Amino acid sequence: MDGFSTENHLYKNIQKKLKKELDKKRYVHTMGVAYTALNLAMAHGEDLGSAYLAGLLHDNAKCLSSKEKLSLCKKHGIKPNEAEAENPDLLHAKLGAALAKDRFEIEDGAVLSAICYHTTGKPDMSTLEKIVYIADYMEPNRRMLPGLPEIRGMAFKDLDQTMTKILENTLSHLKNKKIMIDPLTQETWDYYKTR
Ligand code: DGI
Ligand code: FE
Ligand code: FE
Repeated sequence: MDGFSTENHLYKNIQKKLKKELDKKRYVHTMGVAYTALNLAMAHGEDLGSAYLAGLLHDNAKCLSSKEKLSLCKKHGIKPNEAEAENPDLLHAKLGAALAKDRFEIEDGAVLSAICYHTTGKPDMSTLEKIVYIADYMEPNRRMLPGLPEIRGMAFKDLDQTMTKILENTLSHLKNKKIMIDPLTQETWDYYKTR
């Protein structure tokens, strides 16, 4: 984006709100994702402002209680599926997109979609959607996961190959922990396992 600056009032105002609404750890993670998304956008020719904005807002709904998440979802017409009913934390992605529009006045559909799909992914993602999904996994404050150094290098070269690797790790983690796999996570894996 021409004239992009992290000091732009749009971003600074959002940052101020997030600092109040998120706990310390989540705020530090959020800034890590925003900067990582910015760097991935540079590497892959994506719009810097869109990547930074989506990174900043991706977890805006994360620190609400399950009860608050469920009641805000109802208000915004988001119906929890079976996996989301069992683990309402999953709803922070879809709800985050609704609140980014409603409370943070973001109208850019590409940014809202990147927020919406940052947890499950979806088949055939846009470059921006992949950047936010990947930045969420690899940002520098994330605790060390197996294969992370390799993923961090790969992400600046090949987004699809990086999606495959992250999904492989995520699916195996969810299966080990016997957590119900969201149908969309499964569809995303089925799509990216052969990329
Ligand atoms: O919000 P973050 O912690 O930064 O990361 P995230 O948005 O990827 O959310 C991670 C959480 O989502 C973690 O608790 C595992 C859960 N999750 C991811 N995919 C699935 C899932 N939970 C279920 N039930 N099913 C999934 O497919
Ligand atoms: Fe998240
Ligand atoms: Fe996150």
